[in-house]
Amino acid sequence: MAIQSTEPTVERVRKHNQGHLLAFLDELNEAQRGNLLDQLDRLPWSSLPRWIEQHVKTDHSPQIPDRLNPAPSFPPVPRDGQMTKKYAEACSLGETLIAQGKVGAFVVAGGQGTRLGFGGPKGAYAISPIKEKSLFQIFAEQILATSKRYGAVCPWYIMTSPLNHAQTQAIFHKNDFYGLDPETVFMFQQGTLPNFSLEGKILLSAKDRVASSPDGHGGSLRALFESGATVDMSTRGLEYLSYWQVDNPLIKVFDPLFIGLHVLEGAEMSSKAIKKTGPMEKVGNFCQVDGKIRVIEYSDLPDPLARQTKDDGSLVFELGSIGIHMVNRTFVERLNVGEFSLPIHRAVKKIPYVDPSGERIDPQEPNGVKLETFVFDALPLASKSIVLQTVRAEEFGPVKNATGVDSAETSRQMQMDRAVVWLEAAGLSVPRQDQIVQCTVEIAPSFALSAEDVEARVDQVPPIKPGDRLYLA
Ligand code: UD2
Repeated sequence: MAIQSTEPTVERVRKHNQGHLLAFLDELNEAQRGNLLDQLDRLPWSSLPRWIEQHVKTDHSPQIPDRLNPAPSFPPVPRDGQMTKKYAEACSLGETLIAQGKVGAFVVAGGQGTRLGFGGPKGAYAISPIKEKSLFQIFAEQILATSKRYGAVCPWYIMTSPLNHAQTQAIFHKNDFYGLDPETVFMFQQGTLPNFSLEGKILLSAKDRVASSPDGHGGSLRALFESGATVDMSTRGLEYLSYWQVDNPLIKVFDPLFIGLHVLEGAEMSSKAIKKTGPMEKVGNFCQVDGKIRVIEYSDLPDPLARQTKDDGSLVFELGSIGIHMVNRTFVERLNVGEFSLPIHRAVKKIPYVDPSGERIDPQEPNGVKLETFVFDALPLASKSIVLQTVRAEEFGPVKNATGVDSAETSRQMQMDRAVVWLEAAGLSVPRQDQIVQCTVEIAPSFALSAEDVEARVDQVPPIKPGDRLYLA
């Protein structure tokens, strides 16, 4: 987000009515002063006046279009013979593309994870039910298993942020990249945006530091380009990225069906969706506007629309976004050729700051605005975009909160439930009493990436007794 200008920094800061940022300049030593001026130099000055007027001082929430329809989608299982043929073709194409090394993994892991109350990068959070593997380890093992299966290099792109980049790097080094070749792991940082007071003043987090926060996962589309990740992809002959969010251990990192359908349909950016549990579930809503797929965040969809039902009682806007996409490298490159910007979203938050007397304040109430962009706002910029429905129990068990909904407890339970479903689908007997499963199961990616894999290895699963803790690897 750096802008080029010869205008002296101090003058530019004053001209934009942000002179308070210079209040402590005289107290700083040379290094600190240089550091602050450098940060100020990099602020997106040309966009600031508009952002402050439209998103900081007032709330210009994204306009909800008048002609809003539910998005068309591919069902999780084919509906008829023709579709069965298409899905088979897609799976086979997806597998070929993986084997040819044309698909990379891409996780966005730059968020702050404040709701979970976990100190480090969220990817380091221990989440598997028996071995307590971290999210990063679960993903790495899937990538390793996929590489082995297809005899292919499956590079992994990881987006961090200035908040957790060094820590994330240290974690990967400490864990020997979880068995992956470090040459195939490309870690890069997303950009940041300044934080504002409700009156539109940029906040200082220290006398020599502008308060800022990651620019949202929408920032990934710029960061992929600016970090050189797209060049790395191009050098490797890699064309597609399988995108997911760091908080979801149930992700199928490489899904041949999704990859294949996306490519068969000639899409530039596609999404997976699930049926929402209810009208107010906190996931974005898949909509169609003027022929384009869009996601409208749960907080932006008006209640009456969210609650609208069809004749059979099901929701009109029933498909929720789970932060899983296919993105073409050429799409990212194309976006970055000109001036490209995604809509700005605002969040009013408690933001620690330095007051005019130089005292650091930790506010008890929301006092400022953070701005960010969302990756799904790029969907309407794609020439074509498809939505593939998936089954929640198979692919979405995020860990977001310390307790309750979407917590470590529910996520672990979902991992166990899925393992049991896979075992039982393969005809194995899992001990139950009054339907309740009486054992703990964890299936490592090295053992199975899907129910079909378990079926192929049933003879390697020992008899399961009540109370067993069964780890299959
Ligand atoms: C997101 C979606 C929601 C639904 C849900 C499913 C948004 C705005 N909402 O809600 O529609 O799909 O996920 O789980 O996305 N991240 C970064 N950098 C940032 C901000 C976030 O890398 O600057 C990453 C973060 O590390 C995480 C992911 O993006 O992997 C989602 O971020 P979140 O936890 O803020 O999104 P959430 O749960 O509010």
